[in-house]
Amino acid sequence: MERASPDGNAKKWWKEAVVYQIYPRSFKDSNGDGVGDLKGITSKLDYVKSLGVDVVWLNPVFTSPNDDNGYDISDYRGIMREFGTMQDFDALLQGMHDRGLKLVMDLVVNHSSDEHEWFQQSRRSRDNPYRNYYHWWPAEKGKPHPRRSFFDVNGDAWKLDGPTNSYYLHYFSQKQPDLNWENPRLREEIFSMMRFWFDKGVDGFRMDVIPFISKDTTFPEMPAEYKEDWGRFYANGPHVHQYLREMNEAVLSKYDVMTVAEGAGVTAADALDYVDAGRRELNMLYHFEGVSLGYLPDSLKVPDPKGYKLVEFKEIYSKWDGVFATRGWGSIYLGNHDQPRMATRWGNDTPQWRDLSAKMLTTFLLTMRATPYYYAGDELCMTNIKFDNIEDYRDIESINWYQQVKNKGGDLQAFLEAQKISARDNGRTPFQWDQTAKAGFTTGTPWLEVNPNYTTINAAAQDGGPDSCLNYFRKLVTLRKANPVLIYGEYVLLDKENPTVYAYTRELAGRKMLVLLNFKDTTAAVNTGFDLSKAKVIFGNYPTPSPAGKLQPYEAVIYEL
Ligand code: ISL
Ligand code: CA
Repeated sequence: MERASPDGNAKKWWKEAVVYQIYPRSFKDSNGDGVGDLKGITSKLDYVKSLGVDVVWLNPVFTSPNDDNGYDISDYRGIMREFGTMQDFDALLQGMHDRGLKLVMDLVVNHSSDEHEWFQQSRRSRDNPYRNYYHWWPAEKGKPHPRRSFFDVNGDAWKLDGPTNSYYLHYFSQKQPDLNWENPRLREEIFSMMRFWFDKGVDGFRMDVIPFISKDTTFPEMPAEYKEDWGRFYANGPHVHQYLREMNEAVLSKYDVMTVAEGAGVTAADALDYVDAGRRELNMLYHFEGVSLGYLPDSLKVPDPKGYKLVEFKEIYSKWDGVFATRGWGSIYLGNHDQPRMATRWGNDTPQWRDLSAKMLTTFLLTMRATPYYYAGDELCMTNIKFDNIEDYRDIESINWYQQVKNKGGDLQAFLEAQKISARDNGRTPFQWDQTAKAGFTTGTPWLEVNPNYTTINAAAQDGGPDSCLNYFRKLVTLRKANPVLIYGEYVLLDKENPTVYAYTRELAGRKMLVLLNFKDTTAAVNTGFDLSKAKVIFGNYPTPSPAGKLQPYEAVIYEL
């Protein structure tokens, strides 16, 4: 396939941006119903602006019965009732643009809700005009070859539907039937819907599981090589790149917008096929290799009791830097609405080390050669809530997996222990604004419990504190944006076998910075080969950095060489 000349150094606004992700349900409730909403976000735009970020990625706000918190859309051109109205949306967009902030929305088009009008029509009869908007398999042909579902209690992605005696495909829940992208009419519907939002002034899309859109509609048996890795099989549909090119030509190329694929199932070997500029598909993609590290294989995200190995962590992020070194562009994240809190998962959430370790992780995210996607609440060093009971969870993933373990007679207690580290709801608890009741998130009963540590971890308490997590993030955003070397500079990993310290340089046009990150709760030595006694410290998470080459627990320090 054709590859363009190197474009990795071409300057683009979205390469220089810091993206801040807002989960609308959990950010700010304006009307006391316990659910965050658009007016709530609008009321906090000065706070968002104060962070110094450029772009907000908003999780889905479209009409939805909320089987999967908005990732099941029943009207792509409407606003979810709980979140407000289209007027509220327009006001939010205007408020953002007035402040120089850009808005990226979530495009969820691998599947819709089963309550979408298209599906309602489609399931009615085999000759309905919308029949081919979805994937159907007539039951008289027997059950099709197995496909795995991420959320289904039985792990089965085929569901028999009574009215037409046919199975439909759902990679996610039964209420999320997969759309049939092989149908050109469906593609045109999606492209026209995208134009609708771009014409309103929206600045881009984050594309939910977009690598999964194309399917071989003969539904052959899944080849054995994919048995443990069906996400990768799903990402290898026959026409995914053709459809993304069509989308680019028909829509994306007509607007100055950014796109980022949720790169589920995409490997380092395939990534450039999505984001090499010459291929005219998408701008960025985010991979799962980093955030999957440290879970036991083939498990429901059960953490390895031995923890994760920093050497492997470094290998993964260095490899992915290399993928985009001369073509395309990378993205980087440690937290989002599908992940636990980064302080708990990748740092150390005990009171002694919480802030230091989370600041260290923030330093990592903001000094790599990739656009940082930073999850709301991480700037406060928020942590996992670690629910004890399944009743506390709201997430379909946790609830259905629990049922799955139960049906198999598995160890429910062990499952719940693992969920304390890995469950998605850990990252979805309400944003901690201040120390008033319910953290100032709502005057009512929050849809998901507020983390009780809000009395000490909250934005109001941190706003004025020079050493707070919040101000650490603000300063680091400013530093990145003021220093192109931190954005475009070449990345070189140092001391790669060091099990405790992550060390690398960034270099551009005669400027060179050295980043040292101690990932452990012990002091550590690092061998960079540089004489640090003469180097200038420009940033760090301790008031006084350790003497050259020695690092305090969870220390982060940036030198100019
Ligand atoms: O495919 C995976 C890993 O290879 C999964 O982790 C998968 O990518 C992930 O669950 C997809 O997430 C996205 O789509 C889901 C939704 O629940 C998530 O919130 C969303 O981010 C279904 O729309
Ligand atoms: Ca509300």
